[in-house]
Amino acid sequence: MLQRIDLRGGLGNVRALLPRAGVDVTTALSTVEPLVADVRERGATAVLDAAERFDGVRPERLRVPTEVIASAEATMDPAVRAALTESIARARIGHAAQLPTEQVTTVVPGGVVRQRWIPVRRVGLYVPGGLALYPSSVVMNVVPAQVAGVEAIAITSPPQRSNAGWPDPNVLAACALLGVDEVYAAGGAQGIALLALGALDVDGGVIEPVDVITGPGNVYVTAAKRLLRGTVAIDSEAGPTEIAVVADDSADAEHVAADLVSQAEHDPLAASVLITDSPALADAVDAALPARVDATKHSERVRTALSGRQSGTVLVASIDDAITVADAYAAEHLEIQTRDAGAVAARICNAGAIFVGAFSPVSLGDYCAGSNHVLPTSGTARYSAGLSTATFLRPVQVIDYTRAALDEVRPHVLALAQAEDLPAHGEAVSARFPEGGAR
Ligand code: HSO
Ligand code: ZN
Repeated sequence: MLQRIDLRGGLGNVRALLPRAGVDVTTALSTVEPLVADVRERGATAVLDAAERFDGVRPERLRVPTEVIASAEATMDPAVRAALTESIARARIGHAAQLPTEQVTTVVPGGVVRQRWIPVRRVGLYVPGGLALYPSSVVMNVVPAQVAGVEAIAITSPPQRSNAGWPDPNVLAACALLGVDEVYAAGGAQGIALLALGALDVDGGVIEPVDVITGPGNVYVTAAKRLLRGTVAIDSEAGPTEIAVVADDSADAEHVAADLVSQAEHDPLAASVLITDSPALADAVDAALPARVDATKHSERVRTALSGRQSGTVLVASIDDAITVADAYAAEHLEIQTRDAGAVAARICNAGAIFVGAFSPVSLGDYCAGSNHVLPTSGTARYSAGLSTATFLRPVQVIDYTRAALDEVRPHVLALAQAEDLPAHGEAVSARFPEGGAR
């Protein structure tokens, strides 16, 4: 089922040899541009028209009524409530530990530079509603924003025909458990435009634009985020989900196969990649896959994902090479199932999240590890990171010098101002020392 790429003879230009799906955001842009323009012009009516067209249902207004959210919470499955409550508690612990502390630096006596971390005021979180109906993603978006101290959180999620045009009840229940009551029934590109541009709801309610938008979505959501980036900040462009497993002959082939299948169930375009120095393990995983794929609920989707050109087994000569390949691939999720997994994991530089050893599967991180599951895909883990409190915080520098400290550095400021032919810069300093005098 998995194609095999044999790099035992050498890695060469390794990134070009690795399997990866290309997602064409550019084509989606042409569909999304008029939609965004329509929301800019006609506001809520444009969003509702688009809902009717794309989601097949028109909610009576955009904002989900408080009673609808409360009743979703009241009627939720108790096991799901308990699980979400645990997920939220662990995520709060994990994210609270990330909070940066204010740095106060006395650069010279009397010259202080401080770095204050200030949360953005208002954020919008997109929760998908198609193939992916994920209350767990509500947790992963909301918790870091709340822990960062964001004052206003708005969530938008596609209207569901099965819920009278309101978003999925489990998504609403997760909002309630997190204490978020500003929720909109708007999906796709129009949902993103609504968050970025704001609007007046059809009942006159004000929907304020947000400062940052986070959350994964399909290619139209991604195109809208690309289009509106600049008007707002966005987290990253989410592509189809990916798992890579670095394994040696000590790994359990059944575990590896189960994990490869687990993320393939998200999307026919999902990528599952095994990187191993053991042909025997590669064969054992190949042998374990068919039965698992046949038995699992979303068998067709999984088979498509595993046999797609974005998935495969990469055979390498050594674990050192496996690390090089994993870094070149820069997976959204990277599992290390080798001897001395901690030491191997410590050498990895590029991955959205790293799962160490036999008992840290990706699905644990998806739900209940205390980490975040909104992670960089498509190789962007080479330069970016998953959601964290830092996504919602800005380091603002505060400069505070005394007269004496300014006087001391005065000649250097004057010299640089003169060198850059910006004499007024120098004059702004000199004006503070009317007695003049060279120092
Ligand atoms: N693996 C997905 C997140 C998710 N899994 C949500 C289950 N529900 C992307 O990291
Ligand atoms: Zn998942």
